[in-house]
Amino acid sequence: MNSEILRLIPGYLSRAACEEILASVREFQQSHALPLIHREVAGRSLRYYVIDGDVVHDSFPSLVDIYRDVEQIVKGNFGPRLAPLRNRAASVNVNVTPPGGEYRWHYDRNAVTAILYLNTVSGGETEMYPGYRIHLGRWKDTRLQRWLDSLLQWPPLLRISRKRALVTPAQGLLLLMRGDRCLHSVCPVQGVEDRINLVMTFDLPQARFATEQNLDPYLYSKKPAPSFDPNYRQ
Ligand SMILES: O=C(O)CCC(=O)C(=O)O
Ligand SMILES: [Fe+2]
Repeated sequence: MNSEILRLIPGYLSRAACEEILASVREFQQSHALPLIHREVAGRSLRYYVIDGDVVHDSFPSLVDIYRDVEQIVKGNFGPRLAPLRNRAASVNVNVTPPGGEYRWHYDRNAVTAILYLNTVSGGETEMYPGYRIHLGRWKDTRLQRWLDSLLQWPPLLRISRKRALVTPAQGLLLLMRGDRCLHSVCPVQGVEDRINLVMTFDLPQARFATEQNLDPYLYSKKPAPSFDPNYRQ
């Protein structure tokens, strides 16, 4: 993998193509009530609806085509060995964040994440600190990593950091980032419209994720949250 951290590609998808996907998502919602995932977290909570990757693969073939196309861009920018996550549920998601909804601060489990914004809304910025993490490599699943991450999320440290970046959702914009290196979250969505985007994940084929057993139900179901942060091993 090379040293690229963050890349923005405005107008990656045309307005017409975005509108077509938005219509298909809304149609899907008419016949399938998506669960509201609401996890109260200090600072910024998780509050969104999600279509997980199993459903995307079964019901949204055009999104799987986009995932394949974005894979080529990811390979070109971040490293040729990167591939879609083998965990199908986590590989590609549609996030539907209603007005007042938001997404907690976190690092992604995987190396590279692509976010395609399907509509322009007010609020709902992806707030991020690119390259902020002190990443322990093969010790990423240890308590020391969890301790370092929580230390760096101390608000006074974030306030003095010069790395803060705010990406405003704009229809067709593609954001590519090292999701495991960029601390990120989604600001509260304003206005009356849902913020809808496609989240696509990539890593090396041999990558294994010790957290997925607890993280997947936390992100994709209404099952009770564990007593510990599911982004880390217990
Ligand atoms: O919707 C966004 O801007 C970010 C979503 C995200 O961080 C995630 O799904 O892991
Ligand atoms: Fe993320």
